[in-house]
Amino acid sequence: MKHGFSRYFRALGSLPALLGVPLLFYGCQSGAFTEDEGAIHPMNRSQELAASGPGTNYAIDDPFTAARTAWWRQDRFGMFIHFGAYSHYEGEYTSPSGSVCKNAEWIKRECNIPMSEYEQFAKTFNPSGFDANAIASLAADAGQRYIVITSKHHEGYAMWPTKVNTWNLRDHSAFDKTRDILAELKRASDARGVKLGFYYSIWDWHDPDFPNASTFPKYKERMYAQLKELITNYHPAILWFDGEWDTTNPYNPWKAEDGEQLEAYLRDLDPNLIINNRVGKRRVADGDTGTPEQEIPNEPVLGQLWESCMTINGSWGYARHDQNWKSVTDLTRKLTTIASRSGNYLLNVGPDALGRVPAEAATRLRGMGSWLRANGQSNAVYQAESPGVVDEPSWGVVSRRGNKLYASVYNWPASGGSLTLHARTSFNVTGARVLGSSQTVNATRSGDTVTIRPNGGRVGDPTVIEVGIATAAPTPAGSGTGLSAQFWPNANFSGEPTVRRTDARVNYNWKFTGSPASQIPAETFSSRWTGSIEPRYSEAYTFIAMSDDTVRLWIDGQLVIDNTSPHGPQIDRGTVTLQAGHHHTIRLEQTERGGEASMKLLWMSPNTPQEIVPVTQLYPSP
Ligand code: H79
Repeated sequence: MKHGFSRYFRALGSLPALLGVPLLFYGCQSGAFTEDEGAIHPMNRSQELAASGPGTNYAIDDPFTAARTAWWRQDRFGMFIHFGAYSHYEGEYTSPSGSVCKNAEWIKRECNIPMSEYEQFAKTFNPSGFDANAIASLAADAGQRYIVITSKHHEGYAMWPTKVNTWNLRDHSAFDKTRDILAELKRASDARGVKLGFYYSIWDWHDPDFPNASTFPKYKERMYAQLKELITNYHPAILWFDGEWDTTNPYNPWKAEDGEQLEAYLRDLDPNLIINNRVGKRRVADGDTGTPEQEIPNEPVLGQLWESCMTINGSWGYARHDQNWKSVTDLTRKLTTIASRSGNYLLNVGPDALGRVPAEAATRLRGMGSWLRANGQSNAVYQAESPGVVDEPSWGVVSRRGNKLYASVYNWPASGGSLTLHARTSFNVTGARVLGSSQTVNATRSGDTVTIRPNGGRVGDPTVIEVGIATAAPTPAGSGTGLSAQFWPNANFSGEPTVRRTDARVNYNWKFTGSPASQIPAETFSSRWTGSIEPRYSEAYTFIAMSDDTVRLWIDGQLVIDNTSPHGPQIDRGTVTLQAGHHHTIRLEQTERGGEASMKLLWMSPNTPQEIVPVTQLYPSP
C-alpha cells in the first residue's frame, strides 16, 4: 500500500545479525521518547538492541497451527469484563441542571460529563464487592476458558496500581489501597485453570498528550510503560487492544506504523502473547486475531484467527437501565454458530459500581455451562471447528472434531421428518446419535446428500446430533523442503534476481520496515516462488493469499488468484481440485511498491483446516 509517511524507523546497526537473534523491530521515532522526570523508559531496552530493517519478517509463526495459539484455538469461549470508573455511574448521569442521560462505558463522552466532574466522582468509586474468586468461578462454571478484563478503557482510568500516573483505581478512588483487582483476578483465574488477558484502549480521553500529534509520542511512552507493567506484573495470556480507529472528539493519532512498532515491542516482552488486530488498524495483517464486534461472520474468516465479542444484554459497561438480557438459548446458539465457523466467543459482563456481576448475567452464564456439560455437548465447541466436509445447513450449524460431526439443531424436524446436509467431498456416514437421548437416529448418505432422521424429541436447544464419519485417509506427509524463491530490488521482476533461496513456507508480514532479505529494500521489490505442491487429499483446495501490494498465483499453469491492483493487506482466494500425492506446479508472485508489504500463502480443503501451506508439501523447482 502506498503511503506518504516518512520512514522514521531505521536500522541502527547489525547487532542482531551478529548475535544471530531473530530480527525484531525496535526503532524509535526520532525525538519521540523524551526524558520525562519520573517516567519509565520502555524504549531504553529497545535501544540496546538494533532496529529492524530490510530482511525482517514480522510473521513469527502460523497462528493457525502454532503451539503458542493452541489453547486459544481449542478453548473457544471466553468472558469479557467491562469494568472501570464508568461503572460507578451504573449507566446514568444526572447533570447539574437535573436532566438524566443514559449510557454505559461511553458515558463521559456521550453525556458530556466535564473531566473535572468525572474525576471528582471517581474519587468516591469503591468497588468493595469485587470478588475475583466468584468471577473466576462463574467463568469456569459457564465453560469459559479465558477472561479478558478492561485494564483501561477509553476514559484512560487504569484498573491496577500503575506507576505511570495517578488516574487509577489505587490512587484515585475510595477503594481499599491494599487491593489490586487485576492481581486478585490473576490468582483466582490461575487457580481454576482459566487464562487471563487484558483489554487496553489506545484511545485515551484523559491523557492531555493523547489528542495532539506533536505530544502523542509522550503519551505513547506512557502507554508502553503501562503495557510493560501489565506484562511483567500479571503475565497476561492475551492483550486485547481497542480504540485504534481514526476519529475526532478526541482526535486519535494512531497509525499503522504505531501498530507495527507496538506489536514488535510486546512480542519481545512476551513471545507467547495473543494479540488482537486492533493493535494496528484492525486489518488481516495486524496481530493474531480478527475482532468482529456484536456480529458473527457468515463463514470461517480467511487469513486470521477470529473472535466475536458480544454483550450479554445490550451494553458493555454496567447499565441499570439495560435489562435487555439475551436468553440462554440465544447465547448458546451463538456459541455453537461461532465454533462451527472456527471462531471464539468473547461474551461480556459488566460488573456494577460495587464490582458485582449482575445476577441476570450470572444466571445465563451458568445456564450455558449446564448445557455444555449436560450430555457431552461441549464436544460441539471445544477443539471443534468448521466441518469442511459439509455446507452449513439452514436448520442449524455443524462443527467437527476429528471424525465426528456435531450438528447443533436449532429447528428440530417434525415427527418423522429429517435433516439434510450437503457433502463437499467423499466420506461415509458411520452412525449418529442424539446427545442425551437413547432415540435411534438413521443417518445415510446418497450422492452428495446426507439424511439424518431422528426418532424422538429434542434435548435442549440447541439439540446436538453426533454424526460419525469415515473420510479418505490422507497420503503420508510429503518430504518437501519448500519452494524456490527469487527476489528483485525492483517492482517488476526485471533483470537477474538479487536473492535466490529455498523458502520453507510463504509466511511473510514485512510491514513498513521489513523485506525478504537485507539486500532487498523495504520500499520496492518483487518476489517469485516456484516449484510444486503436494496435496494429501483428492478434493477441492482453496488457496488463500494475504498480500500487499499485488499477488498472482498459478496452479498447474492456471491463474487462480490475480490481484494486480496495488492494495493494502488483503485476502484473495482461488479454488482448484488437486490429486492426493500428485505434484502440482505452483508459481506465486508478489510485488511491493511502497508502504507496507506482505505475502502469506494458506490453503484449506474439506479435510484440511486453514493453515499456511506446510513445508512438507512444498518442493523447489528442479
Ligand atoms: O469496549 C467496547 C466498546 O466500548 C467499544 N468496543 C467494545 C469492545 C466500542 N467502541 N466503539 N464502539 C464500541 C462502537 C461505537 C459506537 C458508537 Fe456510540 C455509537 C459510538 C458513538 C455512537 C455506543 C453508543 C457508544 C456510544 C454511544
